[in-house]
Amino acid sequence: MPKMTGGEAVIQTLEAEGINTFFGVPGGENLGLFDVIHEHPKVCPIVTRHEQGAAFMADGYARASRKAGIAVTISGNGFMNAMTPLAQAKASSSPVLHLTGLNPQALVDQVSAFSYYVKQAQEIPYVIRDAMLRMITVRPGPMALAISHLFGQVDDIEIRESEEYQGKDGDAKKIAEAAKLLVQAKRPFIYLGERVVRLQASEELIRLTELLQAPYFTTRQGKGAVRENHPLYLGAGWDAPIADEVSDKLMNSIDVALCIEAPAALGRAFSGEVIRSSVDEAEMAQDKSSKLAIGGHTKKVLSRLCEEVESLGGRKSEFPRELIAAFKKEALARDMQIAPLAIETLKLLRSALPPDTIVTSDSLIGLWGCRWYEILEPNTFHFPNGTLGFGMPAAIGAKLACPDKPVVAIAGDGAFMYTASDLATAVQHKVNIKVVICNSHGFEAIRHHQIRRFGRAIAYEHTSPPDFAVFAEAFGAEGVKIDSHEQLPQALEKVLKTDRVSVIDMPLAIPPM
Ligand SMILES: Cc1ncc(C[n+]2csc(CCOP(=O)(O)OP(=O)(O)O)c2C)c(N)n1
Ligand SMILES: [Mg+2]
Repeated sequence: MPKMTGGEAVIQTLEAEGINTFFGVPGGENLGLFDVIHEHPKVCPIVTRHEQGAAFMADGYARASRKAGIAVTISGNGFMNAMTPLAQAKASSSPVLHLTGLNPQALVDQVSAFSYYVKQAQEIPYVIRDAMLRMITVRPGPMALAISHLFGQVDDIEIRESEEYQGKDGDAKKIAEAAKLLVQAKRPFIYLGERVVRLQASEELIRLTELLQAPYFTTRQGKGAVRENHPLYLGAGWDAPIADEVSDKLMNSIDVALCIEAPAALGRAFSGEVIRSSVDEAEMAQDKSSKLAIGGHTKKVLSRLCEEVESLGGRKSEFPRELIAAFKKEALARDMQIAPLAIETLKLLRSALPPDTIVTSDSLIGLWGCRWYEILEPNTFHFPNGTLGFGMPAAIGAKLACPDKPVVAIAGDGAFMYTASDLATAVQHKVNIKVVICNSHGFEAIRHHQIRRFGRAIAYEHTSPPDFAVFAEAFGAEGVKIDSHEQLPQALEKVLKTDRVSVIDMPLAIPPM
């Protein structure tokens, strides 16, 4: 068996997985990992300005590449700085592998779907491979490996070829029963969560909705599971209860709801029977209230379900298209009363971007984007689960994962400043991202929430706002200032032609939902 250090074993195992990039900040205990890179010219470490940016980049990389994103930090403060993005990755089921030092297990458990203390350098190839299997196939989400203490340790280590990870099949009897229920349903309905995106089940999903003629709807995090320019698409991101006459009519008419990687309620309980399917077998085993709860790899379960539905001849009757159209019209009218500027801006953004553009988002514009930025291809819109600072670094990760696709970050001015230092990282590595700052000169969401709750607002305004165009230029990026959201398409058209990192500073103040 060849002798090598733990750091060498990490790099070689990741190379065998087809991963040549990691994001992190060097420090005492992980220098043994950075040092090995001298011998691996293909490996590109992206050193960030803050650990938070590193883990967000790893998240953006993981989402866009559908592989694992790797974040490297020291333990203690470096570990803590990566905590927020890791918690987000957990909420979004995004496979981020955090290579770090010793930490109290309890801390690790808060953010990782799984964590492991690696005892010997010899274990490294197995442990990393096992992590890939768990994070990508078994239960998508981040993981932490306490490993830095081995980066300099020499051991006999065997690096093995990468393997294709196979997920588990679902229970064939349950799937056949589900197919029968769905085919016999008068009004079936499909509800999707984010793991459908991570598990790459979009094709099977579209096939199923068409075979069943069932409309589909995604959670906010599930946006991206399927393209949205489809007649059976209802919307994304109404995780809160929907209550109006049109929605009531649609929701109350559903007699079978198929919830795939999603909860059995859409703000309110579904009328009729509920069938659930998830890669999380433990969760499915605990679900006693649904008619059927199917555990197994979603892509496999859906593929089998499609076959069963096909063998039964599909569903003959159509879901009333006028109900779908009325729901969409009503939803738009309702949101246009609250946030017309947000919706107009998102429609302008869509019109200016090629169909395969990956958009990473932050703040209120991202929240509204879940509903009103229409994706034309799966996996092309990403929103964190509420934290600020994700958009720009996640765009860097996504662009490194998909260099041939345009990548655009949209963020509020507040969110942009959370991780603005990593604009330098993008410029240094020539990661050609485009950033659109929706500038409200402060925390507009906070202002609205305060007024709604207390009738007055404080501490939301940035009274000395930076000039972001000048800021961008100072970092070596292209800075563009526009006077109104109406100029966005023109500005984007211009910057998309350049091969520089670009930042567009656009005035926009929009309310929360
Ligand atoms: C890490 C983190 N800290 C604080 C908050 C609370 N918070 C929610 S929205 C918001 C303001 C965001 O400002 P900006 O990005 O400029 O967007 P705007 O609301 O102005 O559109 C804040 C501070 C949060 N979501 N995440
Ligand atoms: Mg703002």
